[in-house]
Amino acid sequence: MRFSKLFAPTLREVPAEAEVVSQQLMLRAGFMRKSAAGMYSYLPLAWRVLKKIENIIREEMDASGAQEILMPIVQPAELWQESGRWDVYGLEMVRLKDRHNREFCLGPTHEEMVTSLIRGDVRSYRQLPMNLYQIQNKYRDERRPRFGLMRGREFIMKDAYSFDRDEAGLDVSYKTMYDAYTRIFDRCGLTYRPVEADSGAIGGNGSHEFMVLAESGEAEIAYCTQCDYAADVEKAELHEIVAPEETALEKAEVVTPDCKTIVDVCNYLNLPQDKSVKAVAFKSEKGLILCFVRGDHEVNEIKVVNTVGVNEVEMADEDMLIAAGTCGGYMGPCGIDPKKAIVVCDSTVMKMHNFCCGANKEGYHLVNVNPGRDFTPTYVADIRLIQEGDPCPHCGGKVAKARGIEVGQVFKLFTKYSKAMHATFLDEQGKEQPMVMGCYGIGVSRTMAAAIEQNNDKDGIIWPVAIAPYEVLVVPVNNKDAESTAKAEEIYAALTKAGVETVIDDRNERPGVKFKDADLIGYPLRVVVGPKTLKAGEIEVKARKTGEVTMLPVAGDYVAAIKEMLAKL
Ligand code: 9G3
Repeated sequence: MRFSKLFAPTLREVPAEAEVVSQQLMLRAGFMRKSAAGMYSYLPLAWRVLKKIENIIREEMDASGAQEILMPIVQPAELWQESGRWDVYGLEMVRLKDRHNREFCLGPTHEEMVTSLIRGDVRSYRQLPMNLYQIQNKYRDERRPRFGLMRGREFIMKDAYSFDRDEAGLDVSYKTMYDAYTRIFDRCGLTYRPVEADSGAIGGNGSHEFMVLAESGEAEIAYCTQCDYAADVEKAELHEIVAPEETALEKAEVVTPDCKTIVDVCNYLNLPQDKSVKAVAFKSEKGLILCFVRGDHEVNEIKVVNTVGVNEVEMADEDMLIAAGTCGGYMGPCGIDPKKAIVVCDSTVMKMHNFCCGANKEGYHLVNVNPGRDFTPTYVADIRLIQEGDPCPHCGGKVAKARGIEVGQVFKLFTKYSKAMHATFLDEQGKEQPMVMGCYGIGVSRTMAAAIEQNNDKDGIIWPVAIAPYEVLVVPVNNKDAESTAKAEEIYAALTKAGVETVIDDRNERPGVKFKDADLIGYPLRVVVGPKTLKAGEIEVKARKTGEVTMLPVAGDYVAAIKEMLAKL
């Protein structure tokens, strides 16, 4: 490819709205242009990267026995009404009407569509297991699209759906997809971790997210520094901590003037934080929820949502606390009227003795409170948020935290959709059974952005060679020097003929400009051809990732040498 012909409009300055490095670099390096919030056009360089990622996905999906299909983007509302999800999703679902005024949505995902597709034609156990996948644009009208392709409103997803006779079969399909994902992300040259994930609203339990580790990642993961345990922080389960036995002392009310936080109270009462209990109050569709955890722990909102069985929670306001007979800064589990508030205690709190907590009265706290004797909560559950240094739930090792970009997720759906939509098959006994399903997504465009987040430096992108838009850039440094320019053209032709994806920067620009653009776009190898090195019969090959420079004899088989260097990157 000749750079003078390549549509890759590079920018000198960083676009103002670009918040993360992948967005900045893709705009500056001429990989993409924004068409609307969260919607981008992929220019030739980006499209070549996406094609490589997709082909790695296709090879591994096909090798796993999955079959590629393509379903419509526009989905009839009836399918979502059958599954009961038409009214679950709000503005995030892009809805439209056709000329006959019939309702549709732009596909945010395809569980309903694929279940309706197969229920007509899969009737016998002999046809199972089956895994169908597609690679296609998805639409989700994010309230705040941001970070470029990392949280777009229109994005490319590979979504696969498995159908089995029973849960044992699903376990096999799930593991097959999990293993295929590890091969896909390994081949893309990414550093990632599969983490246990909260399967959230789509029902079914058992799911993993594949996280590319990067500081700009929106997801937070907790992982063990000793074993391979890793979990989305929202999901990380924690064992209860049993405090050492103590005889229960007499509960007493103490005046605690201007002690608004648990730290103030512990300082004032000269108590360690692990002998205190603090509260977090939420409001929900089921009313006020008072959550109690040990003073040095944090509440995990997702666990509260799952424990109480509400759709979502948000912070309660003071007047709700007053109405329930308590007040901010002085909340405690004792004496709360269960009709006025749901009391949720972390399981560790229930194993504490003689602790201090709010007295539900302005300016007062209680000391020597004991669970059972002094209060009985509505719920007792693990509602703790995993923290740095916590013992690993699997091996007791130290837990650390990292940020990650979710590039893939695998879910067990069981019969959630097949029951709702009557996708059944006849088993060996001729009995009608619902198919047992799984679904498996990869954010293709997000994977490209994640690769940049993980592989960049001050000069630009450093592409992993397997997904680089081109493998080699040939740079003639002085187009006034006929001999070296001719030699550069010869090298470009020889590499291209040998199947090496090559660009020649044939612009009438100073070498510095060419080198800057080369580093910005991030070709894995750069071959510099100039009169000086040619006089010594050499060409210079520089690796973008390591900066390593190799001088090759121009009279030698430089094509084979360059191919060998690419294979080692
Ligand atoms: C919607 C809208 C947004 C959504 C969904 C539905 C996320 C929705 C979850 C999934 C689960 C898996 C197959 C590929 C892998 C992920 N956001 N999800 O179902 F209507 Cl507006 O998409 N689907």
